[in-house]
Formats: sequence, structure tokens, C-alpha cells
Amino acid sequence: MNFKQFYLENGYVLLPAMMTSEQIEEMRRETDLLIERVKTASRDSSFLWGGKWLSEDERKNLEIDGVHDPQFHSAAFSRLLVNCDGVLDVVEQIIGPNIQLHHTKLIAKQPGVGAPFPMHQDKPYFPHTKDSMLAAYFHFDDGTVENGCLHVVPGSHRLGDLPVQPDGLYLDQRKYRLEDAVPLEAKAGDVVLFSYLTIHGSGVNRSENQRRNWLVQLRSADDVPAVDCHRSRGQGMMLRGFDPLVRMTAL
Ligand SMILES: O=C(O)CCC(=O)C(=O)O
Repeated sequence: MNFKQFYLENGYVLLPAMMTSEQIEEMRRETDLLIERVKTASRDSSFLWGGKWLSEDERKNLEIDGVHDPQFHSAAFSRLLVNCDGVLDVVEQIIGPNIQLHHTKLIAKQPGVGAPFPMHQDKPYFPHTKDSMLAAYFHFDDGTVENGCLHVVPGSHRLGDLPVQPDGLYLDQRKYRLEDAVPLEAKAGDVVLFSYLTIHGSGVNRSENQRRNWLVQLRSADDVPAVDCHRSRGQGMMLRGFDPLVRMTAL
């Protein structure tokens, strides 16, 4: 089965070895430096999700750092965005030739205390009319069950829009459990593509090392927001092809 077929059937696909060892080293270094700069500037770097899915006691022992759109903080991220042809070749097969950036998220799960993500779909955060949106999830470190790797529910992209909880845009955690999802163990340099409808989440980083990932959300350029609820710096940058809508603003 090829990557596109696997993605269409399962709502995700793992693309092995999409980065060179030099790129991996550079991105690890840049990630650490950026998070350090954000903390030194006393800016909030916590990516811990709100909501009752975690108790107050559980929250006290968890930590996770993140930076939105790091390509606006460090050129290494911009370079990777425009030098990931292997990834875009597969994305093109799935969503078509005109590939547009929506936003990106750098995530560093700290050793021992790196927080989990509740099971959720990404769509409620930035719904679009054609549902072309997918994440390219870059691994700067190996992802393992021990360090809280991404888990997905294969085929769940076909379930459509699922109800979210009253206190957050995540799913009923009793119905959709991390234990029932498939852990996507991966090597540093691998990229996982997954639809914004695919149910996913992750566990605590119980290892002795941090787990660093970069999540890049991409859409077909002719797919427009269904609701104007997520604006971000650089949204709409063309990564491949052209914008048929000749947009003059971010959306
Ligand atoms: O990095 C992870 O463990 C999951 C990230 C995620 O689910 C998200 O940002 O939507």
C-alpha cells in the first residue's frame, strides 16, 4: 500500500527518514535555545491543556513547553519549512498541488513530567469547509510509548465532527481512551501526517530525556475557514503551488 492509500484509509501515515542527521541536530539545538529565550523573556511557554480531564493534583506534577509559529523566532524553522520536499510530495498526493501553511507548534515534553494531551480532533480549533487540513508532525527525537509519543485512532477521520466537552475542545475521555489508541513509535527525522479529523492524544513523558516535536498544519489553498476562529502569524504562506483564491489577507 502506498502512503496516500494508507492515509486515506487510516487518517494518518508515517513517513520515515524525512530529515538529515544535520537537520535533526540543528532543530534540537534551535528548539532548546528558543524555549530558553522564551522563558528568559518571562513569556509563558506552558502548553498544558486546561479542562477537567486532569485533576488539580495531576496538574501540579506536569510540565510541557511549547512555542507557536517558531518560524517567526528562528530561521532554522523557516528553512525546514521550505526544505521538506519529501513531506510535501506526499501531502500533494493527498490534498492536491496548492499547499498552504496554516500554523505551526513546537512542543517539548520535559523528562519525567512531560504532560499528556487528551484525546481530541484538531478540527474544532480551526474548522474548514473542505476538511483538507492535515498535520505534518516532525520528530526531532525518537517517539516512544515511554516518552509519550503520539497515539491515533486509525480510521477515526471518517467519524466526522464529534461532540466536544463543555470545558474544552477535547473528546469524552471515557469513550475515547489513550489505551485503545495506536502508539506511533517513530525515529527522530520521521514525520507523521494526520488529518485534523483523526482522533489523537499522547501520554506522559516518563523517560529521562525530553521529547521534541514540531507540528505543522497544512491545508489545500482552496479550503477556507468555516469559522474565523484561528488567526496566526504567517497563515496562508504558500509552500507549494499557488493560491487560486488570490487572497489579500491572512484568511
Ligand atoms: O505532541 C503530542 O503529544 C500531541 C500534540 C497534539 O495532539 C496537538 O497539538 O494537537
